[in-house]
Amino acid sequence: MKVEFLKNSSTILAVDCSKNIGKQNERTLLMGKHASFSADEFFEAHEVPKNVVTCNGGEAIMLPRPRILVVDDMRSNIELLCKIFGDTYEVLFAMNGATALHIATTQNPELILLDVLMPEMDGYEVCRRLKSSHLTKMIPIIFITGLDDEGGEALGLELGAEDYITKPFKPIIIKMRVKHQIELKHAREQLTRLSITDGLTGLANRRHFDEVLSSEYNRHTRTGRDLSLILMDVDYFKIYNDTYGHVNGDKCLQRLAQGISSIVRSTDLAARYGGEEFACILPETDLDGAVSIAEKIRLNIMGLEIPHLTSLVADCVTISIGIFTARCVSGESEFHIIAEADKQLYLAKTSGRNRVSFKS
Ligand code: GH3
Ligand code: MG
Ligand code: MG
Repeated sequence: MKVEFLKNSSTILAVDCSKNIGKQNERTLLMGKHASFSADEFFEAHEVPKNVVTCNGGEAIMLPRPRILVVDDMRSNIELLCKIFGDTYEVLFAMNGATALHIATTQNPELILLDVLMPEMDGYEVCRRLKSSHLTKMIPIIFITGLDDEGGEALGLELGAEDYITKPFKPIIIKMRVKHQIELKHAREQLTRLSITDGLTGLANRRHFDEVLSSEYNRHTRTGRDLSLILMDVDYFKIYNDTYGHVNGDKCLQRLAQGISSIVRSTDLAARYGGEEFACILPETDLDGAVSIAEKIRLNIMGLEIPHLTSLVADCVTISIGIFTARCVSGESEFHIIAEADKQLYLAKTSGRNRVSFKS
């Protein structure tokens, strides 16, 4: 029996698992056919701790309902849209532009339905501000307006809105348009995730590493704080492949990636730098901090005890680590940090492997 919890949900949907439901269909079945309870009602009725839920020998899955934000200065319009969308979405609403901007920034809605004519800040201005902030620019916006005005529609789309619907609208049509825009948003997010992720290890890929290092370097030249870079290379990995085979080599890299990412902080970036080389960008971290994290990673990797009987340095897989900590100055570039960390990695290799070498 599998119990899955999804965060941010106010609703629990119970499903009878006597039938074997494919993972893909679970969500649809749950949404379509089964009774829903409020989370608290459900937990109370079943007297179960909130972190373990079973029901009737089946499973319970907490589903987050997607949130949408309705922005309109007329209460009756908000009520109408709540009626149309309330069964599928968690509907947040704002009656003026300032509140809309606040909710969009803090509540992360999947989509915004935006009125055009509002006092103080009109819908166009709200749209302009949402699309110019990196926190909100990816949220699709659909204008809803009573104005059947070609110029207004063109302006709305030019400002980056995804769609423009004029009243009176048919509920079924507006529902489909909202659904499509949310699906498109999810597809874009998935694409972004794929484009920055290394397929084998799930860490950031080299492209993302390069972008983050460059932007962190620029940020650190402004703040004057320390920026540290850790470069890691698996010891005697060619012989590992020769001994255990390439497939096991891949599995080993996956485990090492986990061993690295479980140590770094959420503000750091762990990446696959190249074949059997990994890197961590540690913003606002001095040399002592970086050495301490690197040493933890090295020990954690040894603690995985992945057998490597043909290694010349230990009987398990080990890594060598080079660290460079920079006071970033404008006029130099991030390549300098990479070159210096690479020199330290070379020193760690030539002075015996399975060790950390560093410089600031
Ligand atoms: P050193 O201790 O000096 O780093 O020795 P090494 O054998 O680790 O270094 P070398 O650069 O000679 O070999 C790296 C090996 O890593 C060779 C290559 O086949 C392997 N490798 C690179 N990428 C992958 C990968 O994605 N999967 C697997 N299984 N092996 C890989
Ligand atoms: Mg290498
Ligand atoms: Mg190596």
